[in-house]
Order: sequence, then structure tokens, then C-alpha cells
Amino acid sequence: MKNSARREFLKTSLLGSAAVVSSVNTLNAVDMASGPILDESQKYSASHFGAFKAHTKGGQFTGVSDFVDDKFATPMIQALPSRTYSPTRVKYPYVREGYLKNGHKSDTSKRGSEKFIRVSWDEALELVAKEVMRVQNTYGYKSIYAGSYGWFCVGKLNNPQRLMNRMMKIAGGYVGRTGDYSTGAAQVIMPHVLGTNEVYEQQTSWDMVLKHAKNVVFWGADPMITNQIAWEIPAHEAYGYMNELKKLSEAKKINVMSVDPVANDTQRYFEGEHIRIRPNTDVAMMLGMAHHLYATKMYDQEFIKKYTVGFKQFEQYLVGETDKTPKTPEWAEKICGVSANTIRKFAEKLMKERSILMAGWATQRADHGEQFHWMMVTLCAMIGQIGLPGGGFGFSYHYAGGGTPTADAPGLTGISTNIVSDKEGPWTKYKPFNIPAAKAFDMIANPGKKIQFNGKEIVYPDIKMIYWAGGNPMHHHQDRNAMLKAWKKLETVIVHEPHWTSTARMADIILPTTTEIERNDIERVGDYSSTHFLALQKAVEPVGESKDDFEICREICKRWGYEKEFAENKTPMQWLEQFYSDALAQGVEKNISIPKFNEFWKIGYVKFETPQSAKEYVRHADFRENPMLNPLGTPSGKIEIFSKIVDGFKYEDCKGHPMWFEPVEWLGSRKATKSSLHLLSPHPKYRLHSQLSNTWIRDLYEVNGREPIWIHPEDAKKRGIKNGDIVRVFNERGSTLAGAIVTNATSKGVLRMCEGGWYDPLEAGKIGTMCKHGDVNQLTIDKGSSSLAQANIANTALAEIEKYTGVIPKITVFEEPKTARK
Ligand SMILES: Nc1nc2c(c(=O)[nH]1)N[C@H]1C(S)=C(S)[C@@H](COP(=O)(O)OP(=O)(O)OC[C@H]3O[C@@H](n4cnc5c(=O)[nH]c(N)nc54)[C@H](O)[C@@H]3O)O[C@H]1N2
Ligand SMILES: Nc1nc2c(c(=O)[nH]1)N[C@H]1C(S)=C(S)[C@@H](COP(=O)(O)OP(=O)(O)OC[C@H]3O[C@@H](n4cnc5c(=O)[nH]c(N)nc54)[C@H](O)[C@@H]3O)O[C@H]1N2
Ligand SMILES: [Mo]
Repeated sequence: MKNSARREFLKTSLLGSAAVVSSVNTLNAVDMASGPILDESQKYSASHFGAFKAHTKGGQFTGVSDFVDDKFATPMIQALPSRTYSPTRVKYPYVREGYLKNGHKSDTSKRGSEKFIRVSWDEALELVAKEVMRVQNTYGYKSIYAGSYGWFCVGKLNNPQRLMNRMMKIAGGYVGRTGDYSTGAAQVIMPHVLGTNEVYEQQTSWDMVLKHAKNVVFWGADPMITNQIAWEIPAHEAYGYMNELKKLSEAKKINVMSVDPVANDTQRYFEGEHIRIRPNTDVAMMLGMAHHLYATKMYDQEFIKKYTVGFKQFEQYLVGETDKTPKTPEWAEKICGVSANTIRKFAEKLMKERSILMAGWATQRADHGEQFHWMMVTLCAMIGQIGLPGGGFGFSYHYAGGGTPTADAPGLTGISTNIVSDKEGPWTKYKPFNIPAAKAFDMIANPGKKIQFNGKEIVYPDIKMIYWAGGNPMHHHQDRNAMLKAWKKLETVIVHEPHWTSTARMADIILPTTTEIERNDIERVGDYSSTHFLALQKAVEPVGESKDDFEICREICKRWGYEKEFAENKTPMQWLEQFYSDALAQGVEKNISIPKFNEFWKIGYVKFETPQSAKEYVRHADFRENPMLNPLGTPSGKIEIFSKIVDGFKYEDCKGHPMWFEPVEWLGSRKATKSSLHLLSPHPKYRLHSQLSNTWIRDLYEVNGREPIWIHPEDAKKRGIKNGDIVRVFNERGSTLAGAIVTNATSKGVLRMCEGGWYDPLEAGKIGTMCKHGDVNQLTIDKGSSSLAQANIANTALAEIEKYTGVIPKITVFEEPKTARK
């Protein structure tokens, strides 16, 4: 049957069905050749916002309906058709005009301002293949930064970073990264203290929390917002538990509390006790609590003796033997702004009743961010409830459904950077060389500079080229103007992107990629709950000439003569089948029956059962039961309140036990600065960072076409700022316009502006120019948290704000940039 005839046939045969017919073009796609025929009414797809069924009409993606097992779908999935056809889609490969003329010898100061010339795929791929090899051969692999941090679409095959790293490994190597922006500090300190990273580990089940806890404390955590998304596919079960928690709090069975400078969505949902704390001072508050428990001998000495090491050294600091400063509640009050009385009462309450502290990650995205999680573990050790149901701490309840019980499911692998080849090639000499994720631009700016990282010295190489696939550094990195300066030093910048993001606009070569709906893939539902495997079934043809990252990398490797090393002679569909078959084999071993691949693909998903035992999971219960038989992965096998290893690094900014350190900028700063307000940049309710900004969803939250900024009524009054005003936020690092929301949801002295507002420079490409739209990273600091983790400190920054009285510039970042044909 011919394509068009078949389409007609399907249209009529499915008339009246609630499910929506999608384009049959899919059936002709090359990569479907080896795959089964799809029942057209059952096209599933997914995103970081959730799984859905795709509605299509005339070959266009037109809408979504909720996935049957997602009871709390987020409105963000509704914006996906708009994202697919946003005017900011990159439809063709482009090269910056000057770069097309002069290649790596181009005038790089024109990056970001020159127009883009549309080229053919052949030309673009040829250019990229040659340039990567030129840089490899001229300067060696340490001159290419391909650490490419960031998010992208879901899917086990189309992971742009893995694909690109696989390709770069084949070419001879690259400078990669270690860690991330999310938990950069916690994930380095926690292994020293608990033997695991803790932030990405399964938590005590919500079932146990709801059954046993008396106090649930959200400490710098906003799960009502941040649980909407997941690294894999969220099914949002956490919101069911939140509803239960709300009922229990209304029935006065559980106290829900929040420690946060802001009355965030979660606080406003539960309406429990709110302890407003000065930003970046939580460690001081916890020390005050610890001192009170210590001074009154209320703390659990048995627990400390049996399960921890190093309390002695910490104790000397706590009482002031080492620095003549006892960390009393009164001492803490002066720093954190919470009254000594509240500190004492709070500590006693947690001590006397079953209490769980659920911490988010914003507190460690700060100067000396390592100390927060270390101190919280120490405080919880003194409280003595670690390993009890509904007690202790939890560092991932706010993310991707942590605490949602884990189903009995096999693992699902994905594309890897292992090169299978019996040939000798550049990849045989590959040696990994990684730098901490947030140090990328410090490295580019300062070749040869030496830094410390977790006990090791790193010498920055001299980077000549950036290759970014997956992630938007021109949004996520701190101190935009310092970053721009480093960026302009590079000979070549290559970016894979579906959208004209700020990063794409600053590239020399931009290769347009597809998104989930335009390709086949496979993904797991539930980072923690692992409830389903889902088939992402291509529902529409790629927008413009965009290609899958897999295809782009395969084409480049082909030009080097290494296509086989890259693709292993497998089509995308065959890769998916392999990932699935690996899981199937594992399933057989574990006695989990799952259908064959063809059947799975036809049905769209496979669901796994969650056993009762998972609902009864209590983190660290085995350790508590028998610390000798079930030791932690630390040198002592116990909780390390004092770490000999960390102490041995002899760092001035991270010592052997948790301590209060003054951040470089904070409301108690002794440093002279013209800025008087602390700027926090949490994660947005209606976006994933910068993603979805280029859709109608922007209309739900923007103020006067700008990213909103929350300001306390008193701070606003002092500056003559009214609700809805366009304001200028500034400090010595940069400036941006924003839309004011005057509200006492934020504390006096605290500004709140979400990360991810698209950077829209007043003068394109110019260093130091104002952002017209609301890129908060104009104002943040590019500094490592400490010599230990070198993590970003996005939440440590002071800024000033004023009513904007100049000419209001037009927002242009949501239009296509200047392009031309050759
Ligand atoms: N001030 C401040 N800054 C922060 C934070 C903060 O709290 N405050 N948080 C930090 C944190 S925790 C994070 S995780 C980062 C997030 O930073 P990023 O992860 O870099 O931000 P995203 O906007 O998610 O960028 C993902 C990009 O990938 C693109 N993409 C989507 N699908 C594909 C694909 O299939 N292929 C390719 N090649 N590209 C694709 C999207 O279009 C998008 O531009 O931001 C960090 N920055
Ligand atoms: N909708 C949505 N969900 C997301 C994301 C998104 O972009 N959009 N991003 C995802 C990603 S990549 C990550 S890493 C996580 C991030 O998860 P988190 O890092 O936990 O989230 P944030 O929104 O940065 O901050 C959470 C809370 O910390 C508070 N806070 C900030 N500074 C301080 C402080 O000094 N002390 C105290 N006590 N509280 C403070 C903020 O006011 C906020 O209420 O979220 C994930 N979930
Ligand atoms: Mo993150």
C-alpha cells in the first residue's frame, strides 16, 4: 500500500477512536526496517516531565494525553507540541559567517553577533570532522573540552553526551568532567562521611515516613515544584504521598515544617511552621541546635558511640575549645537570624519525637556547600534516629520521586562509551582526563592554573575547542560575563541543539537535533520507583532538517573511517532491541517475566510490580541493626563526623569535621559591597531550567515579559518598586532586567529569581552588556565551593535592584537569530 493510501485507510479505520492517529511516515523510516509494525493508535512518548500519548494530525504533533499510570501529570507536558514547533527551532545546520570564511582563524569577538549561514549537512559534517581532527593533531586531546554538562531529552540511545563522548573517544580523547551542578558539593563530601553519595540513593519509603514520623521537616527543599521532573521519566507518585501527608498534617498527626528563607510552594501547600533563615547560614543554625542538645546532655550518646567516629574532635569545636567560640544558640542567632529560643525549641522537638529532615540541594549550591550535608548528618547522629522508620535524614525526597518504593525490575542499559573493536585506532590510546563540572570556564580562562580537588591537584590544560551536545551552559554557568570572556578565547565552538538557545547563538557551527517525539527510543519510568519501561515511538518526522544525535555522530565517525567503531553495524532500532534484550536476560535471572521486544514495542510499555518489602524500606536500617555486619563504605565503616582523609588534605576551606565558614558574600558580609540583598536562584515551577521557556508556558509566569523576581515589600518600598514593575538587578559582575513581584513570601533582604530565564543580551555577543530578559547568572559568582568539591555556588551572591526607568528594550531571544543562505 502506498503511503498516502495507507494514511487514508488508517484515518477511516480509526474514526471515532479517542486515541489519535499519527503519521504513518514512521513506518517508512529506515530505522524501523528491522522493527515491528506499530499499531498507529498507541504511540507513546515521554519527556523529563512525564510519559504521554502523542496526538498528531497531518503529520504534526498537536497534543498530548496523560499516561495511564501517571495520576499527577504536570501541565508542562502540554507545552511539548509548542516546544516542538517553537520559532526558535534550529531547522538547518548553520555556520557563523566569519567562521565559514576563515575557519578557526576567524575573529572570535564576533561570536554571538555575526549572522549564521545555512549550509548543507554534508558541508557541516565535513567541517566538523576535519576540525576535530585538526585540533586533535595540532594540540592533542587535552585541547578539546567535551565535558558537555547539562540535561537533554530522555531516551537510552539518544543521550547526546554519551554519543558525543563515544565519538570523541574514537577520535583520540577529550577533556571530560566529573560531577554535576545539582549536587556538586554533597556528592564529594558524602562518600567521606557515609560511604555513599547519598543524594542519589533510595530514601526510606514514604509509606514508612507517613506511618512513623511525627515531624517532617523540609529543609531548603521545595518538592511541590521540583518533583515534577526526573532524569528518566517521572510518574509523579510523590504527589500522592504529599496529599496523604497533607491529610495527616491537618489531622495533627504529623507536623510539617520548613526551614527556608522563602515561603516556597511546599510551605504554602502544607501551611506548617516556617522557620525563616538567613540564606547560607544553615550550618550555624544546626551548630546552635547541636550545642543545645550537647549542653543539656539530651543528645543520643549511645548512638554516637556505636555508629560514629570523631565526635571528640567535633565536640572541641562545638564547645569552643579550638576557637574560643562556643556555638551556642545565641551565637547562631546572630548569624542565621533565627532566635536562640526557636533554635532550642526546634532541637528539642526533633529530639523528643520521631523526626525526619528532608533536605534539598540548594543549600549545598553555595560557598562551603560541603558543610551543610555533613552538619545535617552530624546533627541527625546526635538525635540518634538514623536507620529508624521515619527518622534521620533524607537527601533526595524532593527529586524524581525519591522515597517512592522501588519495583522489582531489571536494569535498563543505554549507549555507552565502550568501543568494541579489534582494530588499533586513536581510541586505544584514550586516557580519561576530567575536571569538576563547574570549573569548565575557569579552566578555559586560565590554562596552566593548578587547583585542588578532593585531595588531588589538577593542572588546567589549554582548551582550544568546545564541543557541546546536551546542555545549555550559556544559561547554567555562573558569572555570565566572565564566562563570555573565556568563551571568546576558543578557536572553535561546536554545538548540537534543537533550539536557538543562548549557547547555540554563541556557536561557530550549530547542528540541529531532533527531540523525543521525532525519533524512536526507550526509557525507564521512575528514577527511584522503576515501574515501567516505555517505548518512545517516533510520532512525527524531524522538524526541518534536524537529525538525531546518534545519526550526527555516526556521520562524523564515518568521515574518519570509523563508522563501524561507532555504530557497531547496528541501526538505532537494533540498539534499542539490544538494551531491551539485556534487560530481558536479567529479568530471566531475577524471575521477572517481561514480553519479547516486538510485543513490548507494540504495546508501548511494560509494567513492573512493587513488592511489599520495598514499601517497608528503611534507609540505613541494616547498618543500625548490625554495624559490624553491615558497615558503611567509609574507612571506619561508621559515620565519620571527623574524617581523617578530609583532614589529611589540609585544606583551609574544608577541614576534618563540619564547621561554619563565612560565605564570600552574604547578608552578614564584612566585605564592602554596594549590594545589600541576597539573591537566591531556585528551580522554576514551569520549566526545566531553560527548557520550555520558548513556549506559551512563559505566559503563565512572566511579569511584563520578563523573568519574575521576588522582593520583600519593605525592600521594594525603600527603592520605590511596585508589583509588576520592570526592574534592573545588578552587581559588579553583571545586570539583567526582571519583572518585580512584591511579596512577603520572600524574607527581608532576600531576592528570589529562578534559574533558566533565557539570556537576551542588549548588545548581542558583547561582554558586560545587560540582559533584557532575566538571566540570573549575570549576577552569580564563578567560584568553587571549596578545595574539596569545587562545586558551583549559585546561591551565594549579593545584588542590588532598582526600578528600571530607561527605554524598555524588545525581547528578541525567542525569535530566530539573523540567518542567511550562502
Ligand atoms: N543560578 C543558578 N544556576 C544554576 C542552577 C541554580 O540553581 N541556580 N542550577 C544548576 C543545575 S542543578 C543544573 S542541573 C543546571 C541545568 O543546566 P542545563 O541542563 O544546561 O539546562 P537545560 O535548560 O535543561 O539545557 C538542556 C539543553 O539541552 C537541549 N536538548 C534537549 N534535547 C536535546 C537532544 O536530544 N540533543 C541535544 N543535543 N540537545 C538537547 C535543550 O534544548 C536545552 O537547551 O543549571 C545549573 N545552573
Ligand atoms: N519544576 C522543576 N523541577 C526541577 C528542576 C527544574 O528546573 N524545574 N530542576 C531539577 C534539578 S536539575 C535539580 S538539581 C533539582 C534542584 O533541587 P533543589 O536544589 O532542592 O531546588 P532549588 O529550587 O534550588 O531550592 C529548593 C529550596 O531551597 C531554598 N534555599 C535556597 N537557599 C537556601 C538556604 O541558604 N537555606 C535554606 N534553608 N534554604 C535555601 C529555596 O528557597 C528553595 O525553596 O530540582 C529538579 N527539579
Ligand atoms: Mo540539577
